Amino acid sequence: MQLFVRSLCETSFLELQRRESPIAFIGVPLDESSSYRSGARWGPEAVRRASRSLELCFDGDDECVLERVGIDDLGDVVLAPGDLRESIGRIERVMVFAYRELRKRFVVVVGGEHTITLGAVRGVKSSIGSPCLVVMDAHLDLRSEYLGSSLNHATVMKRVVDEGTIDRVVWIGVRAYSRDELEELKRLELQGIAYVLWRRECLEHTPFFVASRAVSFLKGCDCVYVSLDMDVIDPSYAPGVQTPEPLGLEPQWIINVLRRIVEYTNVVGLDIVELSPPNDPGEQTAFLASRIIVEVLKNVVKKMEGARW
Ligand SMILES: [Mn+2]
Repeated sequence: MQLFVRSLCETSFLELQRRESPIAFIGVPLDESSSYRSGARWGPEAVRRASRSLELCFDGDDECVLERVGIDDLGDVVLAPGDLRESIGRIERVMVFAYRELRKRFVVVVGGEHTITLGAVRGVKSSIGSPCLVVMDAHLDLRSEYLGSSLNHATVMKRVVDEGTIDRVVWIGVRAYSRDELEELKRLELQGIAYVLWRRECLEHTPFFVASRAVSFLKGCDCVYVSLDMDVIDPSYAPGVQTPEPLGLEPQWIINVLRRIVEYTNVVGLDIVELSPPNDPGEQTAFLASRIIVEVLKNVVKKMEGARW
């Protein structure tokens, strides 16, 4: 089997390259179906570049765990130009390689447009079992088709749900959707496979409360995969996204929710998608994405090592 992954010649995420690390980092520069402004193909490169300037010890931590554990940056998935289905298949194969062959316990995937989540969750299902999905996104991405196309960033969650790859899905921070998407969501909620914590509820409650609602819904899931679309965050913090949506959430709020989801569920992977570096003045969105990854990974390592919280 040909493995479509290109290893890096320049820099790795955080420059902490350790082949034996239980954590893998994979770039997926997919940028085929953007409907407004593109640029997601530069996401992995921008996040790696920003990560070189980040300190690993942060805000009173007395142990900088990532320094010890390291990260195995596998490089970027080699995509098939103009062939979205083939590209998604390659993402799945690289995920299976990371979990099964390399025995990684946690995989970070940096996009790329949101469509990559379809390949990533297929990879989790093939390697570990049907995941439950936590999606943090301004949008539902639940359209049956968008502009006459059935597979793109605006339909990806509909495809994920329809093909039965996942067990359940919870959305956090959604604020912009079409009437059709809302109807589809209601149908999924009636079936008990979907649950939404709207932006409004996120603003009214603490991250701990929102995370505990999500965790209750995820009870009994074998494993959990988190998909973080950077546009869930307010554009004042994260302007460099493909489809900005005003009135979003604060980054620290998102990090606090993620921390508790890692603490209370079996999270095996995280993707960060829809970053658009050409629209990212001062690289602030790339730096924020890198910091979010570091904060999540610190909690993942603490959990792996059975630390007290
Ligand atoms: Mn979105």
